[in-house]
Amino acid sequence: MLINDHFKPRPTDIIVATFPKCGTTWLRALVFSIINRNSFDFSDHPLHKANPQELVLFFEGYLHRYGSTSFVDGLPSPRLLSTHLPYSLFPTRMTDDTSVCRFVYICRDPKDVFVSKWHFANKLRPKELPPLSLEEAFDLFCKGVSEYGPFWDHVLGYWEASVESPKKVLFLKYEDVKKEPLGCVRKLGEFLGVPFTPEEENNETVAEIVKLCSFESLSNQNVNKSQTISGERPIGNSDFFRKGEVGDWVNHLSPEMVEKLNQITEQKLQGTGFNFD
Ligand code: PAP
Repeated sequence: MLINDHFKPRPTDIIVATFPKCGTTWLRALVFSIINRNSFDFSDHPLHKANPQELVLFFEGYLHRYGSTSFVDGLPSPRLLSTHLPYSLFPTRMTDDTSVCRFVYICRDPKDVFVSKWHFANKLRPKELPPLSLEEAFDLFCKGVSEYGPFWDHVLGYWEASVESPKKVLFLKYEDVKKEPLGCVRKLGEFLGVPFTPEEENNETVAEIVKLCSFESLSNQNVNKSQTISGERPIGNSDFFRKGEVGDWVNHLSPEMVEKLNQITEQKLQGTGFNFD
């Protein structure tokens, strides 16, 4: 409601959008380092000293914290903001063709999303509550019960927007970024209006960005090993780095669970032109 009533988008705004556990931390780091690549040396980079969420601020988190848009209004351009909100919740002045702010979205195989989310939920769980069982969490995920609505609707909202307005919404898959990180970084640069020059290609800037933002690099920074973010429920920076792999679901889900999630996914995506393959 605050965004709807008060937020004034700027043409330079970049919104990193995700359903939780789809690669928010990674995409924040990539977007920050692509946009600011001429401001910092890769050997002494802000990502060595700060978690990506300190560099790409959590949009609705800051609105909630201040109860107004004033903090976000005061940020210098270009504003890099991160959101978990579904595309349909943004006002048309941010999503229609006359608006020039951009969204970058990353999705991930729902089986890996669910496993990652379940681990994270148990880490955040207030100690007075019993652990959330895999079975209970699975049931909720399949029913679409989560902070930001059903996973599939979230993905499809951004997918459809990216098909309708490819200059406004870039849609990426976690698995593709893992497989082809250099290509994805180039694609991000193009989309964000800061394509890599031949000189940058020669001096390996793209490869430096991929390396800096990799799971191995980020998870091994001291800042991401220990520090805790204050808040109602303290979250450690290290909680955002678990395995960072494709397909870890094989170690957690029963064949019945896999079949059920695959079935829901197939049903939800039917006729949309999108799939997770
Ligand atoms: P959020 O949406 O709550 O901010 P997000 O960063 O999307 O969290 O999710 C964390 C997941 O991304 C973890 O996945 P896993 O549980 O399957 O391991 C985390 O390991 C993974 N992740 C974090 N940083 C990276 C990275 N640089 N490269 C690849 N995966 C990463």
